[in-house]
Amino acid sequence: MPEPNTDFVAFAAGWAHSLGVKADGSIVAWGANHSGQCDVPPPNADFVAVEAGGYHSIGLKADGSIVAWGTNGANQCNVPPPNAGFVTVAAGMHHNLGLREVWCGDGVVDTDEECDDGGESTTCDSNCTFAECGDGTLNTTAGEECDDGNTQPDDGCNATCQIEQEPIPTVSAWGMTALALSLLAGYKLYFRRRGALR
Ligand SMILES: [Ca+2]
Ligand SMILES: [Ca+2]
Ligand SMILES: [Ca+2]
Ligand SMILES: [Ca+2]
Repeated sequence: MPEPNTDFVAFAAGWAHSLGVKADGSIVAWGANHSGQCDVPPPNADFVAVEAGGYHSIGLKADGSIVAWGTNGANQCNVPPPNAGFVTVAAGMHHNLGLREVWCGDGVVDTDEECDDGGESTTCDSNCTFAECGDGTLNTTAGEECDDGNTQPDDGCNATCQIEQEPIPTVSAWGMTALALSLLAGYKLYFRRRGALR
């Protein structure tokens, strides 16, 4: 067993090899290595668990992915995609098992999800449905300024999910001129009448 024999947080034993996970996330392996079962692929970091098969080894990383190495005669080192979301692993003599936890936002399209890009994207909403104008889900990444659940215009949010501006009331130059002229005419009439009265 390699020294120092300290800081181990997990361990596993295969047919003729042993593995231990250190507190820093690295794996130490020793014993029979004729199939490379002790050659941890770089980077040897971020491991949270390890399992030993007969002549192969698997490590679970903190990001939920699995790394496998050693003999691969039964494809035991080819982790089926998606290699993500794993929370527990187990190794048999020539096979492995992994328990996956799935959720919307894990970046993997699971059952009942239309899409999953690990968050809002140009094509996928954060609720794992396709990004669409009028679906009632605001997706600013997809260019939506608003989404009122319809594609009708003239209700504040138009058919392409852009905010509609309120019409700003304006007074035309013609109107102002007419108003000024009529006021002027009124004053003229008033003063003319006052003059006429004198
Ligand atoms: Ca998912
Ligand atoms: Ca949607
Ligand atoms: Ca939308
Ligand atoms: Ca609308």
